[in-house]
Amino acid sequence: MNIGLVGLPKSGKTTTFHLLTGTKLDPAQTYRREATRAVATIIDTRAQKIHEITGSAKLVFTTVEYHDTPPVEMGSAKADWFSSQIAAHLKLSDALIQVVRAFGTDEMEEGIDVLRDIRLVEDELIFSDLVVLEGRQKRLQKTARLKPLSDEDKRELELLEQGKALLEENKPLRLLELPPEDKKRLRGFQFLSEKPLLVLINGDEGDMKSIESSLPSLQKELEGKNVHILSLCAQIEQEISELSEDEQAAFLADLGVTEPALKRVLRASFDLLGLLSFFTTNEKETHVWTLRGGQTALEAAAAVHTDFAQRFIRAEVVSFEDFDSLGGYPGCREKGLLRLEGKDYIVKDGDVLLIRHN
Ligand SMILES: Nc1nc2c(ncn2[C@@H]2O[C@H](COP(=O)(O)OP(=O)(O)O)[C@@H](O)[C@H]2O)c(=O)[nH]1
Ligand SMILES: [Mg+2]
Repeated sequence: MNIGLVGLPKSGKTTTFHLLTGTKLDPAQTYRREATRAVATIIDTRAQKIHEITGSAKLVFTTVEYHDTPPVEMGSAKADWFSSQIAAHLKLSDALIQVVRAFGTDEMEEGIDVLRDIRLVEDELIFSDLVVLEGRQKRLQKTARLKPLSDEDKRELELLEQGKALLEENKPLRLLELPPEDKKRLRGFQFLSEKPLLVLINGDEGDMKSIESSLPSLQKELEGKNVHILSLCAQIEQEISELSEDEQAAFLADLGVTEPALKRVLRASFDLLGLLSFFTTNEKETHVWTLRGGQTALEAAAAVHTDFAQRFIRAEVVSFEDFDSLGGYPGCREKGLLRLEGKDYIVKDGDVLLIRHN
């Protein structure tokens, strides 16, 4: 999974990036033009339990790669914060996180206006998509003047028209309700306003209560599926994350944070993308794998090893809860809780899978 951070200058993207990836500020990075990338491991406590129960030698978690958008160059106008270079790196993301500034005082020239800033960023994403979309539309129209379009091209042109109408109303492509085969037709364009979006309202400790109470109305403003809003104190949480574990717990409790931003952001990202985790475990290794909701046992097998999918016989499935409470495979077998499932079985979050192949 690949997530790009986007937002206005000084909204707290880099601070959030360090918080999410556990990396530290490298002064040299400030001057880099390309996106900074870092991989964060998703600690899954269920996998830790399975690993203990099985006594496997190794524990492998899944990871998320975050990209931080580079800062605007010295001397460029504030309005120029978005560039084709930034669009190009955001295109590679499966989802976007938009960081919005809710800290600072009215002394800052433009004051705090969360909704305004969300719209400013969205406008850039929409404009970038419009350029890509119109480019393709023109090419198809040119072809149409020379020879009849194939049915496939005709359908694409219709879809581009629909998308364009939406973008011209200043609305994101996320709002297009399309059947899967049409979604597939547009996938190659990697439209930015179509990507699942997590909005992080970044504020100071003292303002959290009022920020939180504003979230429901903000969520309403950002109509449509695949948008989710959370609030966080990036700066303080980032500072706390550098302390020892005991100190961290105490400081977070002081802040009234029941769950660190890191975990909340990850869960929201998983939900947005409709992802789930399943586990495999043996004496060598306990491994966490990621699938999209609705994927099958055969796709799970392919995630583990392409060979497993080709030579798939069946999967033996037990839920994490049963695996945990019965102390592993022997207990589950004894109680008859190990279900035999075929290749079409829809994998559920928390399934422990044993893939049988020949
Ligand atoms: N008071 C306060 N300052 C913050 C917060 N988050 C970031 N900052 C500060 O705001 C400035 C810009 O943050 P940075 O993460 O570099 O923003 P970016 O330009 O979006 O990458 C830095 O001086 C941060 O220390 C916050 O939650 N509260
Ligand atoms: Mg930055």
